[in-house]
Amino acid sequence: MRTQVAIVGAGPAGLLLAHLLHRSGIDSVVLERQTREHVERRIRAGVLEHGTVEVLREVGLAGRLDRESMVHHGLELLFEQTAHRIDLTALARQQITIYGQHELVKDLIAARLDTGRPLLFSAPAVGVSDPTTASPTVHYVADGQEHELHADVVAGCDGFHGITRPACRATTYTRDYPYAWLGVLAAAAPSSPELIYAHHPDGFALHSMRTPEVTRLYLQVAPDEDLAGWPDDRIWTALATRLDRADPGWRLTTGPILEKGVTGLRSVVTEPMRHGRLFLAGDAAHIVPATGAKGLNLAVADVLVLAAALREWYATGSEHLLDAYSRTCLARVWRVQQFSAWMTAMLHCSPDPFTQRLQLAQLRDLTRSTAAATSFAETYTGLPMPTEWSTGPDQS
Ligand code: RFL
Ligand code: PHB
Repeated sequence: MRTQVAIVGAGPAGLLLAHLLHRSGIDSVVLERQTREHVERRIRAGVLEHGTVEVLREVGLAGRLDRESMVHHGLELLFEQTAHRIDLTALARQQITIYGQHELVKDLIAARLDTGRPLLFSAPAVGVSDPTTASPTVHYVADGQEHELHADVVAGCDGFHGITRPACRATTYTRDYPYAWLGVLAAAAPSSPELIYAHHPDGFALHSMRTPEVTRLYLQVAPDEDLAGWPDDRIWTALATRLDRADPGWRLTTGPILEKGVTGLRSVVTEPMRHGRLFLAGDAAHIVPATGAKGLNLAVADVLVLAAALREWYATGSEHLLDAYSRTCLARVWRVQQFSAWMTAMLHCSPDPFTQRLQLAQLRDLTRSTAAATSFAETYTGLPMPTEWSTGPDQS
């Protein structure tokens, strides 16, 4: 099989890239290791930046999102049993949108299938050969047989555990954090209309949501935490303690827990995000601790840059934007790493009393200083997407 762009991975990065390329008249084949059911059910991100939603609208992918998502104009920082609202819209003139990543993935899959272009499920890539030649090849398995996909370019969008990052032979910078998140999805109405980031002596807690009937909650736990030690009633007790506040009207809504899991917090950056004609995008190139809610949004930013660069290359033969791809993306990636590491350090419980006092001083500053709150709100709702990232004309 031959195509222009071989895309490894049908997560948000790979599927959005396929959509953007199709709109520019560039052909691609998407290979996905898992089944369609699996990727459509994988519970992950929930917060979309302002710019992410604008891009999805601009490229015709926001129909259901606009009907079913929830727009949030603020969030709460809870510490010392007192909630402080950060008015994102007033401070940054933009907001966030709550829409489950799996819902977005469903929309992206439907859009891809509509084009009739190939999206192969249960087709794991097992290797990339000749990435520094004009015809790199992806080796993949389908129906128990190995196949070759020849392309002009390979886009490695296969997430953190994929095979394309090792093929890139780049330098990897890593930071591990001494805690993890226990995440639960519960059939319970959100206890509050907005997200709550809670700093508590027992550990960080986060109240988020997916729909008016489904809450998404997280608790700071040890990195090697055993889920078996967390029956549902222990989870609800810990959440009630950590989210409690000096407000007699406050009550944590509870309900059946539909799903639970432990996710480590980690920062990883691969430099450069390119090896010859192999380009990495999204979690394949970098991961951020989930505290800043940035991973999916960074993946979107990467593929906008990559799609624009490929469009220019196919239209004019110029490699100018392709050569700038890694540098352009990494500037945003490191800024977002810094923001996510900062939020993580500010909110997670530390055994060191000095650190605890520094955290509270930082939280008080955020709630008292308009300058500090504005900087936070601008970054949280999303850094601007430079104009050269424009998605370009629709030629599909
Ligand atoms: P994905 O989503 O991991 O998709 C990669 C795809 O590649 C497939 N794959 C392969 N396919 C073919 N051959 C192979 N050899 C393959 N190996 C892997 C995989 O099956 C998969 O389908 O990466 P992508 O597209 O880069 O998207 C990144 C996002 O998924 C990720 O950054 C976010 O989920 C991170 N994240 C959050 N991001 C946000 O922007 N806002 C949030 O609120 C937010 N919350 C979160 C999060 C991630 C979390 N976890 C579970 C890590 C909350 C959590 C708990
Ligand atoms: C989520 O809803 O899953 C979520 C929200 C905010 C975060 C991380 C995850 O910072």
